[in-house]
Amino acid sequence: MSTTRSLYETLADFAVSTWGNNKDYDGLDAVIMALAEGARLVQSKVEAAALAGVLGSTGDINVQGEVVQILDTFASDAFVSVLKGSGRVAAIGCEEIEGTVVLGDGAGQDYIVQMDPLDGSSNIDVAISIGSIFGIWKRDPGEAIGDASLLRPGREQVAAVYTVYGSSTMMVLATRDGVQGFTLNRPEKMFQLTHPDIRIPDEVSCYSTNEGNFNTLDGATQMAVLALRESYSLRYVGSLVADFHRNLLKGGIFMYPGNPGSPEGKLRLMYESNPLAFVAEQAGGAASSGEQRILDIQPERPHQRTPLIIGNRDAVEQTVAIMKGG
Ligand code: AHM
Ligand code: MG
Repeated sequence: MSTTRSLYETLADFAVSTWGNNKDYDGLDAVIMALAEGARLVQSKVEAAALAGVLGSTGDINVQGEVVQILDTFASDAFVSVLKGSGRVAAIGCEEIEGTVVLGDGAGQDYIVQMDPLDGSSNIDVAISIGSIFGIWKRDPGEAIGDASLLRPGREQVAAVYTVYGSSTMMVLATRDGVQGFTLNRPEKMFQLTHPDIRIPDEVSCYSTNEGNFNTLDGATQMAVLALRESYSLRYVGSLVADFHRNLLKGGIFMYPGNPGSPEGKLRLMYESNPLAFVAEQAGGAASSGEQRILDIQPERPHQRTPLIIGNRDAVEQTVAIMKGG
């Protein structure tokens, strides 16, 4: 870390020093700090999950038709609570909640947050890295908050954040000023800037995809996977946030394509693909649905899915070209 950067020791200092006088980011520091506080709460719950008896499912099925884990609900409640407490958020869209969480459109409630509060649910019970993902949009001046407030294209995000609860806990923050990585210093209860100005390396080291789905893919997508197989090592955690994080730091490409039986694939546009696409682009990478730039998709439904090909720009472009029959 350079001497200059070491001045920005905590996330709070970083936010204030970066956006302190910039009206476009007014209040964003409070939103980011709320997410940091929520991440701390979720990390400690995840770490002690088996001891606290909070592993396993609630017995409910969420709006996606998926089994809800106890920790999914804890994380969702925790992040809604801290975002509400920030006083800066007007509305939240959440993987675990069918409708819009309207917090209000009072003075200062300028932000709209879309979140996957606990990504990688299938890995919760087996001590494998999981995380949280957030896209942050600014409310239009005077906009009345409702369901339509959530349907904004990803390119309009002002910031995106993800956390990884792994061998260390990290929070990665992207704004239009670049991408910064913070590591949780647990004893001090703060996130410290440890990965300033993240750029995805030019060299691709690995590809990440669910190879078990190979036989379900159309011919052109199979060709794209075969090309990746020939060039790179396979690394697949099965937690999007962990696979993306590794590829961001080491160089790589992740893909979760659609298939003829499920053309939209699995991942959700608003709180999985859009925030990570924003991070990828800010770090010099790219993200595509196979047909268009992820950030240009006009959303139609809050929980809609999209195929996702994300990572190094060249690798994404080559993969998409093959998928298109090139
Ligand atoms: P979740 O948000 O319910 O955890 O589901 C999304 C997860 C991603 O983290 C991961 O990339 C994907 O599902 C893995 O799916 P699969 O098991 O089909 O490979
Ligand atoms: Mg998820």
